[in-house]
This record gives sequence, structure tokens and C-alpha cells, in this order.
Amino acid sequence: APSFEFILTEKKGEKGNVGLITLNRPKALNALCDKLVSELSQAVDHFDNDDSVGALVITGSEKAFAAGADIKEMQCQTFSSNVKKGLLKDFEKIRECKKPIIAAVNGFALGGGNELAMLCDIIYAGDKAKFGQPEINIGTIPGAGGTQRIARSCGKSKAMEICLTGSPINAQEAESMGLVSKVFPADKLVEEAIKTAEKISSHSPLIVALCKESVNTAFETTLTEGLRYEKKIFYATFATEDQKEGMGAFVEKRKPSFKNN
Ligand code: CO8
Repeated sequence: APSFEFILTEKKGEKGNVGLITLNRPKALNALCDKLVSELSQAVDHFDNDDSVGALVITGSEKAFAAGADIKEMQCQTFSSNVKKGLLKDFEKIRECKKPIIAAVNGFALGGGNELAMLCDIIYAGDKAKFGQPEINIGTIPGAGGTQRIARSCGKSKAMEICLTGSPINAQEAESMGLVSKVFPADKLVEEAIKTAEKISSHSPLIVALCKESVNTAFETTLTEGLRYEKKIFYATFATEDQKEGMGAFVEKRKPSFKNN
């Protein structure tokens, strides 16, 4: 694996089939400077291409998942410099990962930090986590999905409240509005995320990738188109060896052994 300055990567789980990425820029509460995001994007791509890994977990520290984009780095940027460098292109690349990513959020997930969590497929929170989009406090708006993804997963009223007030919400509120799927005691969070990632990794990676793509389609299109898409993918799974293996194993009352084919 490549070596990095602002993140740590390791394989976790009994079978080593979970790729764990830990944001590690403690002095700035894991603020997402360009280099950190570039490293994160490379690490995600690396695990996505590692056949021994079935799912990823992204976490930070107990104090901060990530306190947003790096304000000191952004301060002097201009409209034209943003356009010229294609600001956020590394961030957007993370979305191409075919494997499920679980965000394990302890502490602050603010601005780009909350947007990173929402870019992941499942969000688990530690009981002291704080989520928010404080960009409005510093004269800008969420730029990496905040206004779009909160609206799609939690509705207009919550999205407006969070983005327009800039006030953070706690883990319990985030769970009740559907931003977060489960809340755990802070010190158990990462191991619980790894357990879920191991469970996902026990399935056929091929089918898991199709399933992720199908759920993501729900956020991209109309219900009719989405249902049509899902059905075609469902039909297509019957062209795989793993469907034969999965259903065969059920009928023969044994555990399936998936081949990723
Ligand atoms: N950028 C740069 N440095 C930061 C950031 C940040 N976002 N957040 C914290 N830090 C630094 C502080 O400057 C401080 O450094 P130093 O000791 O050198 O002064 C250190 O981290 C510790 O921070 P605090 O002393 O402030 O710690 P507190 O516990 O008192 O407060 C808070 C914690 C409440 C999280 C506070 O640090 C804070 O409000 N941070 C800024 C949160 C924010 O506004 N985030 C939104 C940024 S804008 C954004 O994300 C746009 C999204 C665009 C997409 C980006 C995708 C890559």
C-alpha cells in the first residue's frame, strides 16, 4: 500500500477483508486539506482494486471525524482558481468506489466532513458525534453535496434548517432524521463498523457492487426508471455463478462459497 502523511490505512477483520482508512491530521481536527483529500481518494481507489477487501470503513479520531474543508487553505482561493484547478475533483472521485464504504463518525463531522460521511454508503455515529453544515457562518455554502444529499435523504425542512442555521445536530437527532443508521458508544464505534463491513465482505463482491449501484440509483432518477433499473440488475444476477452458488447452497443447506463471478 502507498504511504501517506495525513491518513492511515490497514486491513481489519478476522479475514483481513475490511479496508480501514483513518483520517490522521489531529492538529487541524482532520480538516480536509487538498493533500488529505488526494491521499484519501488514492487509498479508497487502492482498496477498491484490492480483491481481498470487500468493504471499507472511513473514520477519524474521537474528537473529530473531520471539521470540514481546510479554511486556511481556502481563504484566498478565487472563483477562477477554483475553476482552473477543478476544486473538489479528488473528493468526487471517491464516489466511483464500487465497494461499500461505512463512515464511522466520532466527534465533529462539519461542512466537508459531514459531506464526506454522506458520500459514504452507511453512516454509523458515536454517541458524542456532531453533524453540521456551518459554511453559512463563514460566507459560503456547502460545496460537496451538503445541500443535495441532506435534502434527498432527510427531506427539505431538515436540509434547510441545517444548511441555513449552520447549527450542528447531535448523534441522536442525526439518527432520528435518518442521516445516520445507528449510534454506538464512542469507544465501540469503529469495531461495530468493522463488524458490519465484515458481514458485507462475506457476500459476493460482484453482487454487492450491483446492489450498491442499484440503491444509489434511487438518488439519481425517478421511481419508474429506478424500478426498471433494479429489475434489469436483478435479472442480470441470474447470469452470475454467484447466484447459482448462493441459491444452490441454500437448497443444499450449506454455506455458500462465492467466487466473485
Ligand atoms: N480548517 C482549518 N483548520 C481547522 C478547521 C478547518 N475547517 N477546523 C479546525 N481547525 C483547526 C483550528 O484552526 C485549530 O488550529 P490552531 O490550533 O492552529 O488554531 C485546531 O484545528 C483546533 O481547532 P479549535 O481550537 O477551533 O478546536 P475547538 O474544539 O475549540 O472547536 C470546532 C472545534 C467547533 C470544530 C471548530 O474548530 C470549528 O468551528 N471549525 C471549523 C468548522 C467549519 O466551519 N467547517 C466548515 C468548513 S467549510 C467547508 O467544509 C466547505 C465544504 C467544501 C467541500 C470540501 C470537501 C473537501
